[in-house]
Amino acid sequence: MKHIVILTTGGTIAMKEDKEAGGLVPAVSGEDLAASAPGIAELADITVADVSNIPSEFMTPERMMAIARAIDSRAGKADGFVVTHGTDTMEETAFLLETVLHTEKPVVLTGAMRGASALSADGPANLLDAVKTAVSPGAAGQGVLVVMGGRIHAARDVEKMHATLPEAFQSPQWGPVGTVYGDGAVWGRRVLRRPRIHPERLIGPVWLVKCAAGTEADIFEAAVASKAAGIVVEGFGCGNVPLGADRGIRTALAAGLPVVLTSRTAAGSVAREYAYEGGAGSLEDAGAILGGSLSGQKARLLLMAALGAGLSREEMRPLFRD
Ligand code: DAS
Repeated sequence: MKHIVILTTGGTIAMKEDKEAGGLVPAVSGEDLAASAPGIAELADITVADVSNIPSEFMTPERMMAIARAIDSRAGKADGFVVTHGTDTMEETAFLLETVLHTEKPVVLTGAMRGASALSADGPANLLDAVKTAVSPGAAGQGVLVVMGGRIHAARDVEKMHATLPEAFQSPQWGPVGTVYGDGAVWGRRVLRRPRIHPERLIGPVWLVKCAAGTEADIFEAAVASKAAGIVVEGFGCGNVPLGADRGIRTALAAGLPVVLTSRTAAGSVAREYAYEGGAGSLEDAGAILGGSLSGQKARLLLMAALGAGLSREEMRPLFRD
């Protein structure tokens, strides 16, 4: 049997209802979590390692790097990994791991939208599905994956699209890469992998600015004044921004900050569609990096990793392209 290491980091999957506290609180150990999913022991030889027990709204890029180190340091003695994680930032941790990990062994993140004591807790089934995916021969070369609700998603594409429902995780750009049912994983497509980079550390802070109608230059000027390491902008549509924001982005570029332009739409890519100020084309010509179909939160982590790896603006451009 394959040896799968389950790294537990926290989240609703490891929480139970506390009537006195009036809600869910961390309450389930890694061992109990593994024991909660009958049939895991028949699938793989399991080792459990508790990394943390935090709600993932408390996850940080530095803690994500610690998870990456915990995986790489164990890779020589494991055939694959399952990481149990809160759902709020799961997509970010999955993408950061996909960006920086050394090991090419399967890494599958999973969690739960309902607590362990809920009438229809989804954690045990998600954990079982994640182990089935990690031991699947088809997982080889697919990079870091997220398994939730019977769907297998690529780290670059997956997003939490609903606040509470078990089917919250979707991949709006290209769809899931497979499904888990019956005995194991069924693969629908291969993931288009990007080169990984291996920074010793991440460099930040990188500000994430979401544009809305009328966004002005002031927030970009504040980022420059605060000596931010870079800015990721979520523009409209294929990367269009208000004229005030355009001015602010050019101020940041002139001050030497790397600026990545993404879109606030859930799917589709930034493109040089419009030939006027405020369009992605003129901003790219001014030095901005086009962020492809990456979400703002993932582009922020990629920029922090690229800066940490010492990449120049030109060297990092291809990492953001679709
Ligand atoms: N408690 C939130 C988190 O840890 C939600 C969850 O886990 O589902 O992300």
